[in-house]
Amino acid sequence: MYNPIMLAAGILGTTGASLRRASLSGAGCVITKSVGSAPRKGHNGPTMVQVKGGFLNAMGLPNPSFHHFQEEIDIAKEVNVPVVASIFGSNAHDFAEVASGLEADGIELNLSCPHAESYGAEIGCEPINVEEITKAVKECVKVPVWVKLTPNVSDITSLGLAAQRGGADAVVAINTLRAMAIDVETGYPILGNRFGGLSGPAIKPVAIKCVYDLSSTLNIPVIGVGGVSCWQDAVEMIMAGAQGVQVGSALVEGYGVFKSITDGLSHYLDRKNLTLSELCGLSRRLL
Ligand code: RRO
Repeated sequence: MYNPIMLAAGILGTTGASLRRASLSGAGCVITKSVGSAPRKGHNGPTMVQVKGGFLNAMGLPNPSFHHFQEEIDIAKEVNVPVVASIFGSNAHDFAEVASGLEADGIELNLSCPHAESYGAEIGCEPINVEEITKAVKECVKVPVWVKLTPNVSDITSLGLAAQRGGADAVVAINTLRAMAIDVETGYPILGNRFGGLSGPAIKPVAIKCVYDLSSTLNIPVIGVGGVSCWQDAVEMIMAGAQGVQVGSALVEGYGVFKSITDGLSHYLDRKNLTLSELCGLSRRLL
């Protein structure tokens, strides 16, 4: 069986060493922290806070730019596990420039960061932008192109269909949910950016519904991400229609999460006498 469990973008993906460690710990694919065309220091701190059910972050796309990132990808590629570069930009030209400047096994378009002016969801909530950007990147790279979508819209399938029209090889759902926390003693918002994105177990049911809707509508694969922290969550995501499952916030428990999820998933498939493809989308086929 191929290993469908992946390291999600933004989690330990800033260095080749940490990407490599995720691969050696049992990830079937690793996605980098998003990189753009120019260095960014990110938002002021605090950039991350734990809340009930998960984490809020507003990192603000900190990255050294793609000009200084290829060597990290090359270190990660020394292990025989695919390395996908997550990239961002503010228009199709930016995305195409970054995508063609990197040599990775795949490209994930970040059209969904919930808290960066002119980037991410600010452009990725319009289907026309998603289609144009996907098309521009497809025209300049030979590797698979995935499009990571925002759940902060009324209908995520319209974004998925736009990615499909643009030629995407897969969509990835979901990025974090727009969210905020306030310190009750002072009344100040806790994050330096005031608001950010919610990740972790609290968002899993939202991700399951998005994956279910997307996989019922699109002809291209859907990769599920959002609140997966154990093998049962991965099984649920696959039953909703995901062909791959990314793990992010659960890395707070350490790199061992990859092996515990992949072992649990394969024992489950043996016990149920199912293949991964039989499990994929099972909940829909039972209707
Ligand atoms: O860097 C971030 O603050 C960030 C990104 Br790029 C993203 O895609 N999602 C998120 O929750 N944070």
